[in-house]
Formats: sequence, C-alpha cells, structure tokens
Amino acid sequence: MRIRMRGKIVRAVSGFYYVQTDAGTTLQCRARGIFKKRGIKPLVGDQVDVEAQGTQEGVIVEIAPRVNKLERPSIANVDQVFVVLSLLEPELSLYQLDKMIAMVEEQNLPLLLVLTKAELPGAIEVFQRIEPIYRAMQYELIALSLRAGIGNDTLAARLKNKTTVLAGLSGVGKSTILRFAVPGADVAVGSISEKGLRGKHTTTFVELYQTEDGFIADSPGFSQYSFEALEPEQIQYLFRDIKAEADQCVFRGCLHETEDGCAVRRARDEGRLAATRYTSYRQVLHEVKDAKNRRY
Ligand SMILES: Nc1nc2c(ncn2[C@@H]2O[C@H](COP(=O)(O)OP(=O)(O)O)[C@@H](O)[C@H]2O)c(=O)[nH]1
Ligand SMILES: [Mg+2]
Ligand SMILES: [Zn+2]
Repeated sequence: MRIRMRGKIVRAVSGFYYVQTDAGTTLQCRARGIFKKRGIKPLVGDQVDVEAQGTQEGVIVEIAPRVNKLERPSIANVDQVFVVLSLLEPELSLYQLDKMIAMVEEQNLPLLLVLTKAELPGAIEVFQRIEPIYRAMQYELIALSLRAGIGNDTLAARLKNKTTVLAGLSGVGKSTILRFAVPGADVAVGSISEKGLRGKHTTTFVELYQTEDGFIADSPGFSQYSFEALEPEQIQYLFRDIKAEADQCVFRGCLHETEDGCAVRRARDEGRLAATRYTSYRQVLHEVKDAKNRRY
C-alpha cells in the first residue's frame, strides 16, 4: 500500500534522497523519473510529497516551488546564513569576514554574524572594536562562547523556526554550534577530517539536521565560493557601505579605486567609510578581476 506524505529532503547520496516526513520518520527515496525528464534535480531542503512504500522507503512524487536556493552547497529554502568566525584562535580576519558577508549578499539571504571564542582573553575587545562598523550597516552580530555560556540565549532565539546554514572556515566552531542546536547530532568537534577529506565530497555534501523547530546545516564548501559569475562592476553592490557611497560617485563605471574625486575614496579619507571595509572591497575586486583575466 502506498501512503502519500509530506516531508523535507535532509540528505542526498548518489541518487537517494532521505526525506524527513511530517510524521517524524525518515524515508530513503528515489525521485520519480519525470523530474529527470524535466531537468529537475531534487535538492536538500526541498519540500516534497512522497509515496511511502513500507516504513523505510518511498518515491518523491512532487517538489514544492523553492523559495530560494543557495549555491555551493546546493540547498533549497534557506531562511538565513550564520557567518561564523572566531574572534581569536585563529585571529579574526576582517577580509574573510567581509568576503563572506559579500557572498551571502550575493545570494540575497539574511545573515547573522556569529563571532566565537568570546571567552578568550582579549576577544571581547576585538568584538567591541568592530561592532559599530557592522551595526552601522544594519548587520546583527553576536559574541558567542558556548564553552563559557556567552550568547547562548541569543543564538537559540535566532535559530527558532528557521532553516539556518552555517558558513565559515574550519576551526571556528561551526560543529560546536550544530551540536548545541541539535543535541546528540553525530558531528565531530575539532575534527581535522574536514581538511583531510578536502575535495569534491566535502564541498558538495550537505546534511540538514532537525532542531527543535527548524533545521540547520553545516556548509564546508561555502568558503570556497568565488564570485566567478560576477563582473567587477557588481562587487560594489555586495558591500552595503560601499554601495551607499558609490551612489554619490559622479564617475560612470567607477570601480572606486584610483579616480580623484571618487565619492567612495572621499568617504574613506574622511572616515565615513571604514578603511578595513574599503580594503576588503579592493581585495575582492582584484580577485574577481584576476579570475576574469584568466578566463580570456
Ligand atoms: N575557546 C573556545 N574554543 C571553542 C569554542 N567553540 C569551539 N571551540 C573549539 O574550536 C575547535 C573547532 O571547533 P569546531 O566546532 O570543530 O569548529 P568547525 O571546524 O568550524 O566545525 C574545537 O577545538 C572546539 O572545541 C569557544 O567558544 N571557545
Ligand atoms: Mg566542523
Ligand atoms: Zn568612484
């Protein structure tokens, strides 16, 4: 007997889709052939209808329209991205932070800046130094130490009812956050296996874990994302503060690098634009230009 159920794809492995059903079961599913014919590939995060065959298996018969889709890793229906970096150990790189923010901006997703290891001596000072820069752009940031109980409640509140993707380099505390959100989740903390396995598998494999009332995914591939599909002119729009000043720039097609009288450079010189943000912008811009040059 076939019973139709609703659910969400939480994992995909070589043609099998693991669907967490609303009834609380997990079914190993194949997708109906019609999807392939139509060129539709089911994604982790997809809301689906399945026809259960017994208690373990099923067939995906319908995929609900996607609200959005995050690239690399491919995951559908994401509510928000947590950009995770440690304040210390390793020391915070503002370039890395700004680049990851730009990546999320490019995908048009809400983000929360989660700055970890806040209990380490000197970490809060680092947090306080950068906080005003990001608050001024309407970004939310939290100082977190699950080890010392700093920021736990805020983190829990922000996870509520959401599908969250964790983005960040290895060693910053993503798995620790995942274990907080999903007690008992089978993820290794402080594991070097991510590095050892670097390659296709680790950058594309993604799994959604069910939290109390939402989902969460780690995303090892995210930081390898590049802006390869973008033109240099588009980078300024991924930096909220640069964009605001760029709107005042009178030079057409200005990339705000060397032009005398450029509004962005003036804002930097007059201290309205954080020098670190301008530096990050220039660096991302150069990466995009270099990548473009290599293509031709
Ligand atoms: N001092 C300190 N260490 C932390 C904190 N959170 C995680 N760590 C440690 O940082 C290392 C990397 O953590 P992990 O969660 O595996 O990071 P991931 O590589 O981003 O998944 C581990 O040794 C953790 O115990 C924290 O708040 N404070
Ligand atoms: Mg990890
Ligand atoms: Zn300019």
